[in-house]
Amino acid sequence: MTRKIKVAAAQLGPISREESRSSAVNRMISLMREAKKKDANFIVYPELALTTFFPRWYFEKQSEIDKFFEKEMPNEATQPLFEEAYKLKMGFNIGYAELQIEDGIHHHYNTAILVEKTGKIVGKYRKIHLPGHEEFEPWRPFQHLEKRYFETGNLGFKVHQALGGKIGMCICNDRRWPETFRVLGLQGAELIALGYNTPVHYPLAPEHDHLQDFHNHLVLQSAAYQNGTWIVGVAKAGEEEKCDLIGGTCIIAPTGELVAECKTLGDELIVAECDLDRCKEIKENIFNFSLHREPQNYTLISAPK
Ligand code: CDV
Repeated sequence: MTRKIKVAAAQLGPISREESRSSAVNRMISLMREAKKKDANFIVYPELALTTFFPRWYFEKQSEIDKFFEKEMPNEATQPLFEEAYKLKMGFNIGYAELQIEDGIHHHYNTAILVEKTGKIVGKYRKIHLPGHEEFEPWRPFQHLEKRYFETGNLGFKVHQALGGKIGMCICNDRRWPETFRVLGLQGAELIALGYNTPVHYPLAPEHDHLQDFHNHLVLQSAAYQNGTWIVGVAKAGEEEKCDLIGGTCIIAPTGELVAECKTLGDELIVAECDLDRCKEIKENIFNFSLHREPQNYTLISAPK
C-alpha cells in the first residue's frame, strides 16, 4: 500500500472584520477544488481560519467576543466545506475558535480539527502555548489577547491514525517550542499540520521584526529534521485590519528541506507529494530515539515551572 499523501497547503490572504464566515468558507472551497485538480487528498488551512484574527482587539463584553466562536462543528457556515471535502474525498485540517459549553460552564479554545476523506472529524487539538497578554495594554499598536480569550488546551499533543499515517497537529506559537514536536515525535508522528497568524511586528522586540520569516522556517525545518516528520505550516497572511501578517506557508520534508513554499501574501495553494515512508530515513538513523535518546538526562525539561 502506498504511503504517499499528496498534501496541499492553502494559505489565506487577509480576512477583514466585516467578512462573513460563508465568504471565508467559499475561499477555502475554491482552494480545495484547485487542490483536487492537482490530485491532492489532504488540505491544510490556517489558524482561526473562519474570521479575522480577533485577539488583536480588546472587547469588554463577552457577547462581543463570543461572536467569533463556533459552538458546534460542522455548523451552518462550515457545512459546505465538509460537504465539498466528502464529495472530493479530501481530508483537511482547519483552525477555529471553539466555544464548548460543559455543565453550564463556557470554555473557549483555539482549536484545530483533523477531518478524514469521509468528512468525519477524527482528531481535535486545542492550542497549548497561548502567546500574548491578558489585560489591555494601551502602548501596543495592536493587542494580542490570546491569554485573555482562550483557555490552555486540555487535549495534550496527540497523534492520530488517519490518511494512512500518523498525523499530529499544533497551532502557531506551539511551533516555536521544541517540546511540542518532540512529544508528537515520540508518538511516531509522520506528518504534522499547523496553521498560524504571525504579525510581522513583535511589539516586545521590534528589532526582530525583520527575522519573522526566518524564525518561522527555522523552527519548522529543525523540528521536521529532529523528529523525522513532514511538517505543513500554513499562514493567514497579508495586511489584515492594518496589521501585517507574514506568509511563508510551506511543506517541509523529514530531512528538514523545504519542498514547497508560497510566494505571495494572498490566497495561494502549494502542493507536494509526502511519502510517509521517508520518515524512516531519519527515524531509523540519526534520530533513532530508542537507540540514542538519553531521557534520564532530560528530566529538567518536564519538571513543573
Ligand atoms: N497566533 C500566534 O500564536 N502568534 C504568535 C505571535 C504573537 C508571536 C506566533 O508565535 O506566531
